[in-house]
Amino acid sequence: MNVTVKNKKLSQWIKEVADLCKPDDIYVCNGSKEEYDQMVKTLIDSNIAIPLKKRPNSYLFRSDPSDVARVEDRTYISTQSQDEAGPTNNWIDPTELKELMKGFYKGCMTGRTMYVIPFSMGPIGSPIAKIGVEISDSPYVVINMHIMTRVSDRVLELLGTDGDFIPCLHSVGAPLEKGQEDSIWPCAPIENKYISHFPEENLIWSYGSGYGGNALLGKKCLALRIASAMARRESWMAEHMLILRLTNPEGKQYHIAAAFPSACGKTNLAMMQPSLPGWKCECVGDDIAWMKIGPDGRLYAINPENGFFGVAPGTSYDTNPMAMDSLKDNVLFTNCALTDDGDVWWEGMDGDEPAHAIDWKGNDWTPESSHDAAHPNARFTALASKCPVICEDWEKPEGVPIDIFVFGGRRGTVVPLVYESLNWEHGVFLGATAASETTAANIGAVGNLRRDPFAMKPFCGYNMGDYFQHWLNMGEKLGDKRPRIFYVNWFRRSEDGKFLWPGFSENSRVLKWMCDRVDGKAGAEETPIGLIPKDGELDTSGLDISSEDMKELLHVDTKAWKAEIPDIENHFSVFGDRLPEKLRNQLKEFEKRLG
Ligand code: GTP
Ligand code: SPV
Ligand code: MN
Repeated sequence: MNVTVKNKKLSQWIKEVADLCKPDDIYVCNGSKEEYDQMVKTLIDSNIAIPLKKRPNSYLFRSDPSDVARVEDRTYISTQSQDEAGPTNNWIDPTELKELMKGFYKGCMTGRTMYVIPFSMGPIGSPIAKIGVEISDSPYVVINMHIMTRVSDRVLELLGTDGDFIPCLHSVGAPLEKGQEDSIWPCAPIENKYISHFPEENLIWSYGSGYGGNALLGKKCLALRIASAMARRESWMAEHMLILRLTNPEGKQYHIAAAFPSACGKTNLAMMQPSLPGWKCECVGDDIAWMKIGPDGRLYAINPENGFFGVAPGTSYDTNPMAMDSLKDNVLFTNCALTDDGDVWWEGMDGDEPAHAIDWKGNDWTPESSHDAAHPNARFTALASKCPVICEDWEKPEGVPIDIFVFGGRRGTVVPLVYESLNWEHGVFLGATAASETTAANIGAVGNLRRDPFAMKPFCGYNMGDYFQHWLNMGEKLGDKRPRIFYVNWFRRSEDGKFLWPGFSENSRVLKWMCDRVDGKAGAEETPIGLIPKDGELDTSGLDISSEDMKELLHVDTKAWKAEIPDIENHFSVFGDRLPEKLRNQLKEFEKRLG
């Protein structure tokens, strides 16, 4: 081991894990640039990282074709009673799960180095920040954590001898025999993967995957699943939400937090550049919000992350120029295609398709190929500080005051472009019943409609019925300082399958309507589902869209909504008596309004 660890709990844990996993070596990370560069060099020398000629200090990685996304089916919330994990989470008894996983962990780091990664979610030392330590046998994980979290020896200093942290154990689950050649992307077969959370003891055990949220444990595992359980105990909120600051032409600021399911537009909206003249948008965070009630009674949000782990396909100067500008140097790319001149490429990037490329699996690709060059869940890992529109207050420990919550999802039909909730309880009902078509961010079928309440189905670390109640409770605590709640759908399609709404920078028009609603300046029409922009109230000046399409986008099809009721009833029924009475009543009221 390269340093002496002074923290008692940490040195004890390192010893326990080393005794179990039997690594060849132990290295404690300090988060320095030298450390990053050294790890990258090792990865290049073993042909795992591919340097990109066109982007300084940027590298391409190719994962195993079986290990390309989160694995919700293999993700567990392990609490003493199954009821605590609730009906939306996979559950195994903690003692049983630990025994089972210890079997896998035994000797699993043989032939590898065990990295100890001290990190902070939130600015180091800030009162809202949480300290984690990830132990991982993946150097790819180490460099990604360097970008996505604050990895530093200062974290160890802060821990002192007795400070507490959240232990996050990770192994790719691929021990190396003596003389055995390593693969480019070691991992375990799907049935041996376990992404386990023990929220009652603030503990994470992950085994068998090296990809994204399965392996970068500060993100979904700590900052959402463990943090959501902490947040309920301590009366704050940990949400799968982007945070943005919008400034109107008069200079008034609005802060918006929006929850859309994975690969449904958070990164894009967080960095959106308004098409409306005079409006300005700045990014505070693109995936996770931690929110606490401040001294003035308002709700304040921080982004606990340090970088973006963003969906590459579809990202272009046309759709998300600020993301593109964040990707010029010091970026890690995973499962993108490689062009002949040494750059990355993905479907939807600006300009012509390359005549030839190497696809994400490492094979030749041409536009005639029958498959995509980049995997649909190909990702970039980039520092938040590289984003040209990162908000100057993004690291402010007290956070930014939230005015507006937005829920949404990917719905080809039924759900209109935008509507406002009738009140907080109705807003919670909208969050609790949110539905979206599944995406490539999880291993499994794509395009299936499912209920994904608050975009938290895969990320809530306790019983989702109690989580609904927590939202209602927070509303009561906030009183008249509650943010307003809206629902959006950028993904409504016409009969011929095209998106009806241009999206991206044009989404500013929808956000403007929300801000005007907050200021009491914009009219709305009450419908059974909520408040829809009154005719002409959504600013479409300069937008090339037919009035028929606009009508369709804001149309409330009562018959189609009635057809949703059985599915909502079904969705609610699984929570039994953990479903708050207020939501049961909301459903009744909704049915009544539909007539
Ligand atoms: P995670 O990182 O998985 O949580 O995803 P995310 O919610 O940040 O989604 P992201 O912004 O990366 O968008 C996912 C995909 O949706 C990309 O391919 C985008 O191009 C596409 N997308 C985002 N916003 C819009 C929009 O307004 N309209 C349309 N048509 N597509 C969009
Ligand atoms: C998501 O799936 O919501 C992501 C990507 O943000 S991952 O980090 O893999 O969870
Ligand atoms: Mn996400």
